[in-house]
Amino acid sequence: MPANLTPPYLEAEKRYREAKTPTEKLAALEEMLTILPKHKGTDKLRADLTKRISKLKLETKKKAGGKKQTEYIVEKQGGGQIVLVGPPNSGKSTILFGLTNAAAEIADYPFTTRTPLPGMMPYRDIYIQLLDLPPVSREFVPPWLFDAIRRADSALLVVDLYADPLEQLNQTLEMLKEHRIIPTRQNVNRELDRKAIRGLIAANKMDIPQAAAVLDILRELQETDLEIIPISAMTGQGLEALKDHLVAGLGIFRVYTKKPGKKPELDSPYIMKKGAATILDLAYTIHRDLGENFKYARLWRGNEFQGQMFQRDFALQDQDIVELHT
Ligand SMILES: Nc1nc2c(ncn2[C@@H]2O[C@H](COP(=O)(O)OP(=O)(O)OP(=O)(O)O)[C@@H](O)[C@H]2O)c(=O)[nH]1
Ligand SMILES: [Mg+2]
Repeated sequence: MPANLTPPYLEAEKRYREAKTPTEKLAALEEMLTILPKHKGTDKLRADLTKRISKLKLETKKKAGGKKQTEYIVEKQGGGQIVLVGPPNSGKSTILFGLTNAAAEIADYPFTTRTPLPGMMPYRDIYIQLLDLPPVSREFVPPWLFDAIRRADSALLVVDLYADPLEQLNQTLEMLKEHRIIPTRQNVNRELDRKAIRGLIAANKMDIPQAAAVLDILRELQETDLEIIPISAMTGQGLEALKDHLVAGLGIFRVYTKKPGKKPELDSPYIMKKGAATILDLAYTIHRDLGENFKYARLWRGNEFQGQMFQRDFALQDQDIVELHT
């Protein structure tokens, strides 16, 4: 056994051994990988864990009747998955209802939402997936909740200006931290930093009296560097700005393709991620064969390029039009 395995690691390992369902096993393994100390002595174990995780993921996917174990895992769709995280009654479901087509259950009592509910948020010509979740609370959290948060691309932390938003924010961050999830303002390389998740704060219920004053206090006293966007999910105030910030946080952009001699397909962009945004990345995104047999591309970009030839390593930008040749 490699040296220096910490007590939390050993606990997670115990949970893995005792786990009854693949979902529980997967959760335990992912946690083990997250908290495994990083040094040469753990390299082999790290590789082993990574292998076991991908195998288990494959198995749970394959099982046709596996719905029960994976019903709390919502498959990502569109340009990214953003989870709604916050205390009971803060307005998470109302935000989902305001930004997407999903029919979320909204009520003035706590713990209304019990299962993950996805909705697609239209933004320009793409869709982003929002995922409404049960509340983060000291009273009760379902066992899969933090896993669902960890899986997402980014987290919207919702606080309620009608309650004590500073206390709410601190408690949410504290509970996330206990589960080794740290929302950060900057884009993060999650391969290198498995705890980090891109985060943004929505201060909800700006329509109530005194909300602006409470918002000022929150801004002054909160200790993160996360951005705070004031909104009212009820009246719609601030929701457009919230969308812009959410999408910017995903670090994605759009690329259009065209076939030789044809018009570009402007109604169905491919979504690319900054940092993995070369012409070859695009080819692989479309189809593996295209990636493997890629020869060159022609590219259109505003007034700058009108069909010039480019090689595989050329970095694409938002709204580029690309014609791939194999
Ligand atoms: N005044 C006001 N009330 C709001 C706003 N957003 C939500 N509410 C109300 O707050 C209550 C809780 O809203 P939900 O959307 O169910 O809250 P939630 O965070 O999903 O709650 P849980 O599912 O229990 O975690 C409801 O009565 C909403 O009508 C808002 O912007 N302004
Ligand atoms: Mg809810």
